[in-house]
Amino acid sequence: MKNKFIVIEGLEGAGKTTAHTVVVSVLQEYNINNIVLTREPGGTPLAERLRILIKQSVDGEKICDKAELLMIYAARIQLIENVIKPALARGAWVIGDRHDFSSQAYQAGGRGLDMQLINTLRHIILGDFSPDLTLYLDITPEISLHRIYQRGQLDRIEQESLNFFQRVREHYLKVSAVDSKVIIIDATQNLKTVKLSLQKVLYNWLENLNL
Ligand code: T5A
Repeated sequence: MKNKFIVIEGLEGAGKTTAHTVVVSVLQEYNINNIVLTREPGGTPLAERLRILIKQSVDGEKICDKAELLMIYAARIQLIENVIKPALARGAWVIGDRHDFSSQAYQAGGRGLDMQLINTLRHIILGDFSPDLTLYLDITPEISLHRIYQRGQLDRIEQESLNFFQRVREHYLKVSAVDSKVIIIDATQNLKTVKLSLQKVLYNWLENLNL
């Protein structure tokens, strides 16, 4: 299959929305117009309901870390089975705003859940399904918090401490360093420079695919 699943990852406010636009426009330059955009958690009616529960909780009830993890995986498998796999099967390219790498970073790194638990869950639920390319937009937690504070009201996860986001970032960087399918983009630069970096990486990657 020539069509691919590309994922954009990073802390809150890293610029994933902008990156989506850049990926779409680069693909279009290659005459790739059959593109499906997804986001996680979310992307199906059930997964979108779970997204609200994950981001906001219910009546202030504390969500324990393992319940959060399971809701995220429930949303993810709904999205994979009902949207991503069918899209790939009919030849579409899929661009995901977050995927499993987020669970490794937030639930293992941030929450401190056992990586073995997450690996087991991933293996059982997702099998060997994984993105062809992940673009990790790296920013510091300080920049992330600055950008999300400017946006206004914070959701349940955005209210976590600076230390939490430091652990998330450290985990992103640790895994990125050993996974050849993850490319790190310095997203602390201005938007124009980040855009150019993304384009460069994508042109290079697409050329190597020999489409
Ligand atoms: N989660 C998710 C988990 O814990 N585990 C999981 O497995 C998964 C899948 C999802 C939440 O769920 C958690 C992580 C999250 O907390 P979300 O809303 O989908 O929540 O994700 P967010 O990361 O919160 O989305 P954001 O909209 O905050 O981030 P973006 O899309 O990266 O940010 P963007 O592009 O909207 O930019 C934010 C602002 O910053 C500016 C933009 O203009 C915008 O105003 N900006 C820049 N400014 C200057 N220079 C740059 N280079 C800039 N880039 C962006």
